[in-house]
Amino acid sequence: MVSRADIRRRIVILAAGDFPARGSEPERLLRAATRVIACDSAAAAYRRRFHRWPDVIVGDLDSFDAGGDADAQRRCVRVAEQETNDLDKALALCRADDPSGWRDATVIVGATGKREDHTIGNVYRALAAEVPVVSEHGTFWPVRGRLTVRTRKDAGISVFTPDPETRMTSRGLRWKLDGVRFTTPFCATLNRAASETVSVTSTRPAFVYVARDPAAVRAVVSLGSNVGNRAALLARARAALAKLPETRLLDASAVRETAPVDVPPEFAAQKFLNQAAVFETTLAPQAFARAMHAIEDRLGRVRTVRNGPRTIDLDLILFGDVRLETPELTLPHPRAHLRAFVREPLAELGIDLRALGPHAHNRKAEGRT
Ligand code: PH2
Ligand code: MG
Ligand code: MG
Repeated sequence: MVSRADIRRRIVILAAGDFPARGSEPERLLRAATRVIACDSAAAAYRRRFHRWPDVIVGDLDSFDAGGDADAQRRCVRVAEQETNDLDKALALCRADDPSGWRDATVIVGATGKREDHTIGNVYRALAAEVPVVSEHGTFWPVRGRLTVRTRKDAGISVFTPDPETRMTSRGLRWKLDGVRFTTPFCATLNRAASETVSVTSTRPAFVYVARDPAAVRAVVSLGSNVGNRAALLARARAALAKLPETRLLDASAVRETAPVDVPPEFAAQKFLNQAAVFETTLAPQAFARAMHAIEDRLGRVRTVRNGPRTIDLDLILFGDVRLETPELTLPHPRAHLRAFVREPLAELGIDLRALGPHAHNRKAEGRT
């Protein structure tokens, strides 16, 4: 078994700890979810933020009152027994919905913060269920057999296992786990990444906590191709971006075929494949953009007429909240919000360009296309 640290997780369990802050990664996951399962009182917090009810509201429902709201009532799954908590009930629901695929599709947010006993309880429940927990500060990745995560050198890493019989091996950690006896649940905390890739194997359920770099920002890239093996070109570009120094892939939208927009008439029959991807990086925006263009060149991009056919087009749409207007680069991308082939994949990733406000877009500046 292998834990996937790089796949799309679209079923989001919202526990009743701290509600994800605006602009945070757990909040983006909530926006990108195809199904949100809220634990009890978290349903009301979700509605306050997003002005809609989560898909499912689960728990003993002692802290949630749908009142006369029929829409809310319809979403409630009340499980009265008190042997399990609301997070257990949400996990059980996900398992019942899709017994074989649920683990790789599910992530927990809002599991930490507020009462510390609930935080510790939630984390250990998630560990037992082998489902990741994402907070503003980092991610708990379950190790199911083997886990490989891309992070950054010196990233703060803690490894947890409640079971003294657990045996682990590691690569890319400053203090190796090979041969360690886990005599206490906290004896493998406060480690650090010695390289950009960390790999851990474990004989029993364990969590690898990877702290987020507070200096890292999210870079949002739109990918397009209308020449050659378009799907393979998108995949190669995505992989090349994910391997940039100080950079890792957080999420990618589905690939979709789109009709060409605003291209010379002789190329009107060449449909595009488009996709969006989100990366976390500590590179400067100019360095990231230069690296993107080097990948375009490497993948055979030939610049001929404006909006002519291209093996690969990589456009930097957002870079954290950086606003920039130089001849080479304008951020946010000045035309992204006008194009459905950019907007729709971004919406799938929980990124709404309208949320940037009216001053986000400056149509004067152009930069590279
Ligand atoms: N890119 C363009 C022009 N037109 N049309 C679609 N459907 N997809 C694109 O990626 C695209 C386009 C210029 O970069
Ligand atoms: Mg471009
Ligand atoms: Mg483009």
